[in-house]
Amino acid sequence: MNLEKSKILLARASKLIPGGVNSPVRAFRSVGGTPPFIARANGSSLYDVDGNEYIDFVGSWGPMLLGHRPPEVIAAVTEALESGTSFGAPTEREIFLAEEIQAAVPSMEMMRLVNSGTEATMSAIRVARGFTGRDLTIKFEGCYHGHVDSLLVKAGSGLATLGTPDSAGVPKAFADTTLSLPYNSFEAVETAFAEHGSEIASIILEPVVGNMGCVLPAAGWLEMLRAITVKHGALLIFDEVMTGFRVAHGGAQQLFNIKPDLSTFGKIIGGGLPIGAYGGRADVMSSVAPIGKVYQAGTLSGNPVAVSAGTAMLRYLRAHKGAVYGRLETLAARLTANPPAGVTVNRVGSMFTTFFVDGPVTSWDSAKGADTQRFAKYFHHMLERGIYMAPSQFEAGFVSTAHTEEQIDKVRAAVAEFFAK
Ligand code: HOZ
Repeated sequence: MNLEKSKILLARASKLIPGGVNSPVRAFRSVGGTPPFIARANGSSLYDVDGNEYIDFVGSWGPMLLGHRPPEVIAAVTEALESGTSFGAPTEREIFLAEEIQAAVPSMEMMRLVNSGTEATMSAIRVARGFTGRDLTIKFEGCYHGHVDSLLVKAGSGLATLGTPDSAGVPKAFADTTLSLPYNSFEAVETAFAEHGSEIASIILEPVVGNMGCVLPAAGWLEMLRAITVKHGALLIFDEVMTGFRVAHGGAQQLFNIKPDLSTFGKIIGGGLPIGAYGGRADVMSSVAPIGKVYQAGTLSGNPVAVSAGTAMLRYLRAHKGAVYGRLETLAARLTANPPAGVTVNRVGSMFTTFFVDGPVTSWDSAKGADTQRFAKYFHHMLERGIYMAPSQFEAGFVSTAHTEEQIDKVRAAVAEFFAK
C-alpha cells in the first residue's frame, strides 16, 4: 500500500505535535506502520492523501452513526455558519439540542452542554462531589472517562493501548480520590461500600464498555450498582459518551432499563463536531453554577455550529429510529456472525470488538491477555485490503447505516483469509 505522502506528513507533524497526532492512539504505536493521513470522507468511506480508499469501521471513534457527511447534518452546519460561529451568549439552538437529548433520554431532566466527553465526565464527578459533600469516586479498571486527572487510574483506551494504565502527571492526592475496581465484580463493589460507604460520592462507569474493547455488563451488574448507590446515598453516573444514541436511541440506560442519577454524552450528540453534555436529576443539576455552588464554564460551550449539527443528527435519529437501529443491528450481526475459532467477539448493537483471546472477555483482566502482536498483524491485513479498523486491540469498532451488505461481506472474506493462514 502506498503511504508515501502520509509518511511525509507524519514526519512534518512530528516536529510540531507529539507523535505527530492530536490523540495518541492515532499514531499506530501498538500496531506499527504509518497512519494514513485522511483527506476526506463520505458515507462509509475514508480517503487518504495517497489516494487509498478504506471502508471505515472507526467512524471518528463513534460519532458517525449515519456515516460521514449525512446530508441533514451538512445542511444544518451550513445554515448555522451563516449566522456566526460563536457568541459566548445563549442561543435558541442550544435549547433545541437539549430538548432532543431529553426526548430520547428522559433521565436528563437538566443538562449542561460542554465541548468534549472529557469535560462532561470531569464536570459530572465534580457535581456528584458537590451534591453529596463526599470526595471518593468509584471507577472500573479498563473504563476510560477522558483524560480527567482523577479518572486516569487503571484507565483503558489509549493508555491500555500504550500499556501504561496510569498517566504520569496525576498527583497522588487526585488518584487517591478514586477507587478503581474490577468491572463486573459484584464483590469488589460491595466491599468498597462496606469499607467507605459514607465517603463515596459516585460510581462512574461505561454501562457497556467501549474503551478496553467492547465489554458487556454481566447480568444483574447494573441493577446491583443502582441498588447499592441508592442504599448508600451515592450517585450513579453512566458515561454514555460512546453508548449514547449508539446501542439504542436512549442509550445503554434504555437498553438495560436502568435510570442513572447523572449521565455524560459526547460523540453522536455533536454529529461529528466537538461537543459533550452532562446532566440528570434536576435536584442534582441544580448544584451547578449559576444556580448552585459547583462551578463549571466554557467559552465555546453550546457552540452554535456544534449544537446545530447535533440537533440535526438527533432529529434524524428520532424520526427514523426504527429504521436506523434495525439497520445497524442487521449489519453488525452479519459482520460478527460465526467468529473464527480462537477469538472472542463482543458486540452490543453496532459496537463490537474482536479480541484475540480464547475465552470470555468480561473485564480488563480478561481483555489484557489478548495477543496484541497477532492483533497487529490482523489490523494490517485488513488495512491493506482497504478496511480501516481501530488501530488498537483495546478500542471498539463501529458500524454505521452507510455500510452496505457488500462491504460487510468483503470484511468477512478478509477475516476468513487472515484466519485461514
Ligand atoms: N482513545 C480514543 C477513543 N476511545 C481515541 C480518540 C481519537 O484518537 O480520536
